[in-house]
Amino acid sequence: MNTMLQPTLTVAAQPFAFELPPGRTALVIIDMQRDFIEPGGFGAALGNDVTLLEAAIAPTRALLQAWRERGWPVVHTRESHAPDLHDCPPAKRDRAEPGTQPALRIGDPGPMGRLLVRGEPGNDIVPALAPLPDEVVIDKPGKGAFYGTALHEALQVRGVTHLVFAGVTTEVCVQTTMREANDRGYDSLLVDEATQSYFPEFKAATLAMITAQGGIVGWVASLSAVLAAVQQEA
Ligand code: C5J
Repeated sequence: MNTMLQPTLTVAAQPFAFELPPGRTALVIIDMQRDFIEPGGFGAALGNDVTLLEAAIAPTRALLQAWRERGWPVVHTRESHAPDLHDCPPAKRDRAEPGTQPALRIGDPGPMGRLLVRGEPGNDIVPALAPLPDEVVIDKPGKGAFYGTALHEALQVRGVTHLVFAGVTTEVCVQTTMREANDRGYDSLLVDEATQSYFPEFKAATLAMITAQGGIVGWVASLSAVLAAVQQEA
């Protein structure tokens, strides 16, 4: 099938309709890892209530199923560092209020292995969203998925021009990656129910920031709006 000739699908979105080109729109799932979502991981070590993030799993799975059924490109990211932490600058690892120490830092051993270290059980994507062998998996040392990775090249070789985002956390790795994508020329849409934050007020603020000023970063749509548009594919 020549996806270049297919008409775009129109998604009802904020701040206005998003035109989604079938086959050239990648689903990008940011950091749906045990380290952020399950007790005993990096998110919990920072003192967060990780149960807030579980709500993103089922909506993300619905998107994943829709993309897989159509053979459209899927990208999973993992925030992760090499075992020797050479890709984890002290500015990232040692962040704490003066005179205090976080309970656990990146690289320290926790109940699911060393925190945010590649190959450790906690660094895996949650089983419900486990990548298939033909899907792109990007290990990223930063908050943004383009920094220090081959994501842009992986999208370019697949002819991707548009991105639909899911994942955690909304205001950190999701928003950073959407801003990086905008600078690289991708049109990006974030799916409301498929993203979560440890801070509901930060999620709300991020959705507002993305869509303000005529979509200065991109678009936001509901899961039902995205699925309704995708199901109209010829
Ligand atoms: C954080 C992320 N919150 N994936 N990482 O440190 O958003």
